[in-house]
Amino acid sequence: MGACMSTEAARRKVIVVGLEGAGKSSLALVVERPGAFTKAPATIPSGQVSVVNREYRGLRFTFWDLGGGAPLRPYWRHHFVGAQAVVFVVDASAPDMLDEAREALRACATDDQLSWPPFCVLVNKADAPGAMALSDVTAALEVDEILGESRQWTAISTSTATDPPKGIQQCMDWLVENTKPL
Ligand SMILES: Nc1nc2c(ncn2[C@@H]2O[C@H](COP(=O)(O)OP(=O)(O)OP(=O)(O)O)[C@@H](O)[C@H]2O)c(=O)[nH]1
Ligand SMILES: [Mg+2]
Repeated sequence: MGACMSTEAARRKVIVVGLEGAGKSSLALVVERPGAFTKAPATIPSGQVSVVNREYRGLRFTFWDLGGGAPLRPYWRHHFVGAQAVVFVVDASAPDMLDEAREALRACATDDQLSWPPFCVLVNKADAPGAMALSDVTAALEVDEILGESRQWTAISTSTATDPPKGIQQCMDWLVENTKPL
């Protein structure tokens, strides 16, 4: 495993996008330091980008946590080059933001640089009062239509506010199994 870790073939660049407040930075913290949090970590709205690393099942993941505020979204694409997967985080407890989230998802999926990478849609804040069901969120996001049949994708119900966190290991396992070296 040590030898594997040191090779280029073990590296995975994962772009983490989604609207402001969806839970991207919380996810990044929980992924970086598993077991360190018993509820969603306190965060502040992100600036353009922060990067966290995590070694998992023989792979070396780099998660690019991109700030989701509207003025920041035009800059997302400057970080897309070399991405091997996209994690798109959506807040299941914010139904009034779903239309905007759908258009942000569409913009990513139709970007030339992201024409092939697999997408993992995290329907986050599953713990929150009034959180919508996974299937209702994916229907509202039109995930089937936007990500289509030719690309690998999945949708996972997640929460970083439960102990242990919900769906995060499933996300990591999916990334191991559905990403490949460039
Ligand atoms: N209940 C609940 N709250 C969460 C969860 N994940 C994140 N939060 C909270 O939601 C707020 C926003 O989380 P962030 O991780 O900063 O969101 P973000 O997507 O990075 O937001 P930007 O950096 O502005 O794009 C914080 O108060 C988190 O503690 C979750 O799974 N459940
Ligand atoms: Mg953030």
